[in-house]
Amino acid sequence: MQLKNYIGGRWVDPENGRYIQDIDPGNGDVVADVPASSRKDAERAIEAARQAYESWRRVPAPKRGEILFTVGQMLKERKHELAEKMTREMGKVYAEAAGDVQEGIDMAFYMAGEGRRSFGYTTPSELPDKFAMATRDSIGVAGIITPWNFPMAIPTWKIFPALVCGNTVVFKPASQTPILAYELINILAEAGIPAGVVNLVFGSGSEVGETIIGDPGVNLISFTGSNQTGRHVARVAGEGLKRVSLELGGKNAIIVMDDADLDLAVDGILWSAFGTSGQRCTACSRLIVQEGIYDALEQRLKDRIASLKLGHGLDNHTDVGPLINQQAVEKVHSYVEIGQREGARLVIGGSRPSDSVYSTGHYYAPTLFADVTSEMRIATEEIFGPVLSMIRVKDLDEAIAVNNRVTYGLSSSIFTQDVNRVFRSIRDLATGIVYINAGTIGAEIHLPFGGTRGTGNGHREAGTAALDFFSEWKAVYVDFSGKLQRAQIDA
Ligand code: UN1
Repeated sequence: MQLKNYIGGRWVDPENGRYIQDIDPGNGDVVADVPASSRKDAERAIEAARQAYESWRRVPAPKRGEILFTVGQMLKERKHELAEKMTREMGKVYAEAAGDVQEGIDMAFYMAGEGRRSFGYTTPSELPDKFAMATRDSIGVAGIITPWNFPMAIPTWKIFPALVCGNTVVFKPASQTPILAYELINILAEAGIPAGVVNLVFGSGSEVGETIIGDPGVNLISFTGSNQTGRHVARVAGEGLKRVSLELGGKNAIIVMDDADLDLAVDGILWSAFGTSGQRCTACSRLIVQEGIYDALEQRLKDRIASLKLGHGLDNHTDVGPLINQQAVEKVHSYVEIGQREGARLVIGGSRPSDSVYSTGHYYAPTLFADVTSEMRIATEEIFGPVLSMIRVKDLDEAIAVNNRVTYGLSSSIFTQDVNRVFRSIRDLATGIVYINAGTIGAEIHLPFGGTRGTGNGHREAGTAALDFFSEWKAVYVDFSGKLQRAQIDA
């Protein structure tokens, strides 16, 4: 399958005629040839989005929402096929891929509804015979740059609110997940999005990404990816006074107190640490455990991890799929070596699986470290793989302090039966998302998604919070007194 860019309502080849291969990380199959577009393709896409903006912003928001409703119906009809394609291009197990598509469906219906809400407000004027209101306005061209780990959810969290708010879009997906990006844009086009309103450009960050963040024709940037790239995006886009939303990962922890339901905690930990092979921004990579249950929890986790089955995501016996590529396997393994050098105790895992059935894919054994201290690199840096570190604490105060010590602040969780501990945690865990008696993953699309400190720059995605990013406020004063009234001066 050879993919094309989508610019100004037409599927087009990259002007340089270059392509790269997209590989199934579970077995090494080539799944697509992807345009390695240049700066010129990105500039054409930005130009197309600029031209389409004036008419799109005047389409009544309920009509824009209706198109998204159709998109939601089409995604729903094609959920199974899309999930299967996702597993092939990035490895996550089928059930999780279907969940990823479901997030897109939910977001389509939610944002379709926003077409008829997008509420502003009225407020009294300080002067007589004068009316005051605040309305949401579109902004312009949105540059959307997305990672490979949620090939449907993340693009839809960004593109759908951008569109319902009346912006046009230039979309650069990760090179590892082009097929889902292609399918999504195809569906948007079929559902009736006018030419130029959504444009898709495949290519590298250094060519296409750089063009989008630097071009004066782009007004806002929504980026999900690494902390390091995010800082660069903020610098370049900041120079152009663009509005920028950054979602930059986490070092999320689950706290387990002595009074926790351990069976429930173990299920939540395994799902959060090894779901998507640990390749979620929200994945749990630290376990903060009160000393009284530390040994028991370690033993239970060891036994359960030993029974997790690695394999291709389309095999229904698989619990844990491959990592995205060889580079990721090497990065994960280098952290395992760092942990051992730092003096952490390797409980289980810590290597590539030796069985030859795994030799064509990028597999890594689910890994547990114990006796980790909160300063170690494995307890502070984002690994983005199936590596979990157990830290021992004496009480809730220490658990919260350890949780908040890292530079990231996306998601956190506590397992306890004590209502006082629950409310102290809600108040004091310094993350954008807090779970009680559930793991760190599984955010729902109608609540704000995002984190504090090094996780981003203060914006939130999803829910109505997304409208705050993709629209701007316009304050409107209507004076029907028939005379000049001076605010702050005429009493
Ligand atoms: C991400 O890892 O970037 O809460 C997004 C979750 C998913 C989204 C994760 N709904 O884990």
